[in-house]
Amino acid sequence: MHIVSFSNQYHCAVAPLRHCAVEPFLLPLGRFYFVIMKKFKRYLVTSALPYANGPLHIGHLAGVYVPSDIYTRYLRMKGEDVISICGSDEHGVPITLKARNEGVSPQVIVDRYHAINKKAFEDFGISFDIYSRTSNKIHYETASEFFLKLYNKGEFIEKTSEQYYDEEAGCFLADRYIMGTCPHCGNENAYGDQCEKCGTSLSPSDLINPHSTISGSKPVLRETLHWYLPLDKYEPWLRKWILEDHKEWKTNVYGQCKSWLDQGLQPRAVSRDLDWGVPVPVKDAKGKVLYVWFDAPIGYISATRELTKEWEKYWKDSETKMVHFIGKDNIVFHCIIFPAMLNAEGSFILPDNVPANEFLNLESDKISTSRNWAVWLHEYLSDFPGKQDVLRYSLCASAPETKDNDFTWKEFQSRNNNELVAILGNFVNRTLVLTNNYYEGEVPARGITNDNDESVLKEISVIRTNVESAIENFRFREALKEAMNLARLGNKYLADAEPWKVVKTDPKRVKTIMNIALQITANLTIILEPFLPFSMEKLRGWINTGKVKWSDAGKTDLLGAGHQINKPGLMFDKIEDEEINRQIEKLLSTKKANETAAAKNKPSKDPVTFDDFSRIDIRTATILEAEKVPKTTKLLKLKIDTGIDVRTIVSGIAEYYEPQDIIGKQISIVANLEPRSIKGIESKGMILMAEDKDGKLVMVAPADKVSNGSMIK
Ligand code: B3M
Ligand code: ZN
Repeated sequence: MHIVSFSNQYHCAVAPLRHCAVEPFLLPLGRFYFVIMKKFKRYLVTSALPYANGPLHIGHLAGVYVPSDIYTRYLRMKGEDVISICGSDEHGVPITLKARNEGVSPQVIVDRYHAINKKAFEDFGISFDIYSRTSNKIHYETASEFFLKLYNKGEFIEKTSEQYYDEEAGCFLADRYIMGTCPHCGNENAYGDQCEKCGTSLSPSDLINPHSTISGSKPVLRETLHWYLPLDKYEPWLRKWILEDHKEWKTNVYGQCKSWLDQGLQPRAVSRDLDWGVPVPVKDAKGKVLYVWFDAPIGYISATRELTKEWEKYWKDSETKMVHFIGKDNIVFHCIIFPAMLNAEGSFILPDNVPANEFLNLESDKISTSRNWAVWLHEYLSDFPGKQDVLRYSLCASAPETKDNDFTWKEFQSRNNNELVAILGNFVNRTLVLTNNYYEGEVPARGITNDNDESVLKEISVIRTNVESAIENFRFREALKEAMNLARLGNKYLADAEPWKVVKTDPKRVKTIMNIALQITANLTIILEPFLPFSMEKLRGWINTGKVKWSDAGKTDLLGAGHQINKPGLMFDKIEDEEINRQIEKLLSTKKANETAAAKNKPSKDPVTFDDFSRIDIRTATILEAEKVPKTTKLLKLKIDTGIDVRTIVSGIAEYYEPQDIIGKQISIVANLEPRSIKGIESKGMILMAEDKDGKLVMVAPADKVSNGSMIK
């Protein structure tokens, strides 16, 4: 959609029919419609509040936080009144479970991950105006007030239902606190809400042999009272608001909403029996807290209140455009439940758009915290210090905007080497080095321009418009590609104009070429700023300019003749194969460890009689000498004191033990195995080994020292 501003009040956009937003304002124009879009006075940008129960990974950045940061930085540069809100989601069962597993209080967990995640966002330049948390006092107040307002208006249904209760621990059990056998795949460790083995979603009553993970006891059903938001009541309103008034939403978001609405909405409980969360602020609600998905989105409001006294102008004025950045698993909460809550409350605005992304996979496999299948932000930073922009760039360039997408280390390397280094870095470096060489860093005046010069200068503002319209339509991959086209343009311009050759014959012409290359460079600091803030800050330092405004993009006199630039450094450097291979190996060993952990032990062998067993003579013995069997990789020749005799045994353990390390070790052997000739050596007996899941062999030894030749029975 290309947007042309023609007054302060409205934007005009040319859009294919599918994107048409507000019917009364549609003006047909051939195949396209003119959409008159309202120009908002201010922006409220929210990004999903990550749970404070673990660190952040690339999936978080790619799906939510890089796009929201690009959007906010762009709006700030345009001089818009915009605030960007985020914080930790500190309630919910995963947090209490983690606390229980570690034997600490939930507060310890959320304090830890709130600090880690806040720092990770800062490290990657995600420029929130506030990173708050839902365990704050102001959030408790805001969430309680919100609940009470709905309660007093009679918006809730009170209903008693039967839920599982742990009699030993004396508490109701959230679904995650109940485990049992999955009726579909037989997994004995399925949760009350889902079997992680076969992926089926369950309810606790589906489980075979359910037990409480708190006490281990069998839970019983007990009556409990809860408050429900009657979503069905809002269904007609939601249908109109989303399906008719917001046809411009991304197809993945629109489609998910439509399918929820088509299935029909049910009343949804907004309270839980738990001891961690915002207490339900009414009488007789002891032990009950607000459901995490009721309080978390209210966290956006609390954080705004914490940020500014003027919070109401962001939340209660229809001239504010609210945009929620989220991942696809949060769509129903942000597009259906939270809007229904806001509607019921009555005084707040609704989101104008919810540009949710799909999921990012890693090397063709779903990112998973429990399987450690992720690139963690803190680990990335210690492996690639100073390369935040490289990750921002590659995650944006392959963001899962319309469908799930895959992150691969090879692609990451190629984005860095073939795009950032070869296109952007190369252009900037050549321009700045030549300016320093030819003119001691003084920007030369532009002389007479030819047709190519003029068309290149014109192209700058076309690129700006393309980037703008892509960003405003939440197409960040396209926006980045367009922005990089400016560097491509610069590269091509230099390659065609060849100032390094022309300088020998026509130095006057070279001044014009370099002036134009420098204007492109200055434009890059504007157009790429939302995407690559760290690198553009460096570049501004090298060209000696200050803060940039979006409206300056497209200007061709940003660096006046005589302006002094500085000596450049390197903006990006090549990432070598070894660095990438190290990352791939790290993932391979994670995969191997997961497979080993998941591998089942072999079933037991057929029974044998006691007589059969007692015919085998198992004894303790001590290794006296050990050496490698020449020309083999697996075999060790051992001299053994069996307490009966001293004999030779050849054993296939050379991959696991060094000869010098095992001399003097006490072991167990089968003493009466028929002698065998192995590589020409007579081996009398066999050493007992335990084979681990990954195939590794470990010697079986008596727990305490005993005399050699002791019988094992
Ligand atoms: N913490 C879920 C998530 O991180 C949740 C988002 C809350 S946004 C109000 O996926
Ligand atoms: Zn299952």
